Amino acid sequence: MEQTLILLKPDAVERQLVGAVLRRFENKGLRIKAMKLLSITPELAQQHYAEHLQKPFYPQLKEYITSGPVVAAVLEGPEVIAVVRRMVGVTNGLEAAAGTIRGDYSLSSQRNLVHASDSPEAAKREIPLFFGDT
Ligand code: FUP
Repeated sequence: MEQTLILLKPDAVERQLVGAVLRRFENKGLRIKAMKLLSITPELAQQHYAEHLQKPFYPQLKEYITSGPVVAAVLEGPEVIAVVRRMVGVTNGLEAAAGTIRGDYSLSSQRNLVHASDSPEAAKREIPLFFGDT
């Protein structure tokens, strides 16, 4: 069974939307295999967002993702990576379709509530960053 990493980012925790977002994934039938609340250090931000380090928006992205606690979770289910990406919606909340998490709860391309692995390779790389090798 496939697994993916999700992060409920600082805005989701701050806005007390953790339950609302997790409920969507549970209602869909996906299983929570691991979950914890943590603060992302600058070092972990750099590892997690390695592909964005050189982007102009990285300094702001780092400020935001390290600005408060996040909930990290491993979700499991059939084709969970693609299923969760569809449920999350496109990056910019202004453009995300209604019915998606970002479409329903975000107006921003940065404060967009949820991270979800975008490929099997990404999931394989990201899950150990947050949950070791278990
Ligand atoms: P996504 O896969 O939809 O989470 O988006 P990306 O991996 O492309 O971007 C990761 C994060 O970088 C986004 F969630 C928010 C941030 N970002 C910006 O702040 N500005 C941008 O123009 C693009 C991304």
